[in-house]
Amino acid sequence: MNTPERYTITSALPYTNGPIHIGHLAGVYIPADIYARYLRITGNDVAFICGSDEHGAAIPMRAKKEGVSPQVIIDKYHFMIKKSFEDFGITFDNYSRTSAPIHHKTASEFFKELYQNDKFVEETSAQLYDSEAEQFLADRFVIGTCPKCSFEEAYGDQCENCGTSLNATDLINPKSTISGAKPVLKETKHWYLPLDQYEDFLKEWILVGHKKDWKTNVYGQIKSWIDDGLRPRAVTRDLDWGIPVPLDHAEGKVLYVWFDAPIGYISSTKEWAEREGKDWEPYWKDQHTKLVHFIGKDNIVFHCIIFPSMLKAEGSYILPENVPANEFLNLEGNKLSTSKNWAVWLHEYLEDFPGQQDVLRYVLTANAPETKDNDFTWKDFQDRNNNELVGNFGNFINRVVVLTHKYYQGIVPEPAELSEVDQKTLAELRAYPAVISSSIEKYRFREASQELLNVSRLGNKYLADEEPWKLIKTDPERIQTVMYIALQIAAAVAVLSEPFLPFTSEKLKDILNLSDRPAASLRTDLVKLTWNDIEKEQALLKSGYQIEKGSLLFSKIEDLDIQKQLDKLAATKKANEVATKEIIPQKETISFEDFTKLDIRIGTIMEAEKMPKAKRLMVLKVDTGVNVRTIVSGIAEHFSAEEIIGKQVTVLINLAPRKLRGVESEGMILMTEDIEGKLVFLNPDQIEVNPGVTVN
Ligand code: B3M
Ligand code: ZN
Repeated sequence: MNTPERYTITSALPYTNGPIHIGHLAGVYIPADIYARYLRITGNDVAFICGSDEHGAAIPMRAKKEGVSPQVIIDKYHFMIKKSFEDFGITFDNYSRTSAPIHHKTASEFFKELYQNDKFVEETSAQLYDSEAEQFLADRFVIGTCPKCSFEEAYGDQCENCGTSLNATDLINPKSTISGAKPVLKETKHWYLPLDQYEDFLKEWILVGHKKDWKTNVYGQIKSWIDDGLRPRAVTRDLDWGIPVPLDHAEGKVLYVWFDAPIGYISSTKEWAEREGKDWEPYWKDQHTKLVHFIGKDNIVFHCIIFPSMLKAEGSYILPENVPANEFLNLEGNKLSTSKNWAVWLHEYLEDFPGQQDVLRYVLTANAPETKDNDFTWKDFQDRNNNELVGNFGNFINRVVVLTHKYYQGIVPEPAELSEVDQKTLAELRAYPAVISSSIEKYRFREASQELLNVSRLGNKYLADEEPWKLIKTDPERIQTVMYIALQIAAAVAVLSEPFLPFTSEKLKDILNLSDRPAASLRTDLVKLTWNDIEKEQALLKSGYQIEKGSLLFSKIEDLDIQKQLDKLAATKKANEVATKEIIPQKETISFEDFTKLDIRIGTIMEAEKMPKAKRLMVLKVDTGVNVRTIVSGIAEHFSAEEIIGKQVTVLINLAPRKLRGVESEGMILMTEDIEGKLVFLNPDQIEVNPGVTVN
């Protein structure tokens, strides 16, 4: 496409079935935000669009789990997610929600338009039905074995393991996720989008047209689906949560969530345009608009096959120019999971690292899962912060600011003649905007972020080589030039860092007295710098310009902070293990009389000795109040004799005596296991009582 006149940038609408975590940020929202910010500061017309996805099976399922209505769930998470995005500086031009009336209207009209133009196939067929829950099963309401890769927990619309898009009836051994029941087949009518009829169009548009410019992971997935052959896809569901099918004879039916959700991009654009007094249509219908969808890899089929076929069927819309989908981010070696709480939640991160949004933004960009799945580790987070942000970026800026104040009271000095090194350094600096632009425009955000760090690296090297702190006494004129050049680099860093580290960029602009930051809006005497100035301008900060003092941009992250995060994850792991442990079924009911036959007392352990040649057994002398008696107990692997002498424990004293390894045991100590499987006495609070007191 020739130079676009405007950009429509969308990022996947998050489901409001939970808060968002680092995986969402790394996969979708940070790259999209870097792209949108970059386009804006290079002077483009941009609509950066998002919103909450509030339909689909995930919502009622979460509502059931929390024991509230779906409306309560979508409200709770919509506002929580929206706030997280704002907190992390994601600059959507509009953040809407699919429960908004404008979306219901837009999606219904879209459906009707296709219906009226005979774009759907209407078909009654046998579908999976849960007779216990009295509900049809599709999408996340049913799991089973994937016919393609044999993954046993594939959903009714997609296998998350191999990415294949499925119909619920394709699953082998399907099982209802509502009741666990084996589904039966029951007839129901639905409307299908005949994707098979769009195969030629998709081949021509993607397989031929975008072979070169789409990411290989995206292209490869699409090619394999198209090669497998596409089948008609139902765009309606038998559910009571969603947008009602806007036809007379369709009670109890709603639009399939993946039919309505992508239309959410359009509704959100309309909402934005209405508020801003703009026309939404060019952003979706003008051939000179560049439409880009940022998504995670599990959404590729919906954005590259289904939604484009819907747009094509409608006929008046443009198609995406690119869909730069990312792979997945893992956390400390395991898949991120909302249900298993295996995540770094954004709201919790901010509690632990207040004001450090840019650190996370940076680490997630530098380590983004652009071409393969990647792992987030807290150690890497700490290293990148301490070495790259503090050690490189922050260190350079701090040196420049401190020295400028020390030598020149914060005023940019007058340079003398530039040496060859100076010329070379400035030439290198001027090349960076193009280098970073080129990476961003190719959706290589990792690479772009490393090039940004190379700018401050250039500055650090220049200062280390020119050593102003050594020459200031002997050759002050030379140092004026050196500091002048270093200040030009600092100004470039302030501008070039904005897409990646917006909060830091703002702070730095404050220090350097650049105009485009909130604190400066009332002053007219300040310099305004843009991306393109760096390539052209000799002097970004002219001699005589006053800069401020400011504080450190980054601070070191200590081992203790990291350990706290690792401990948190370890606790989650433990809790998950406990939750998945099999619960022993309840024993047969007994009568009250049966119960009163048990004589349970509190006793004190007077003596303890390991039984020779028996790993598990310990011989105890216990004062039961009734008498002091011998009890053999299987606790030797868990306690030493010394640590239990004097302990008060719960004892069943009227158990018939029995011999263990030749020693007669006259009772039983009652115990349980803690979370880690270690035995604990059934007097956990260790309350002191008189021996012999009864337990009932
Ligand atoms: N709600 C996000 C997901 O699959 C899904 C994206 C919709 S984009 C139109 O996690
Ligand atoms: Zn599969």
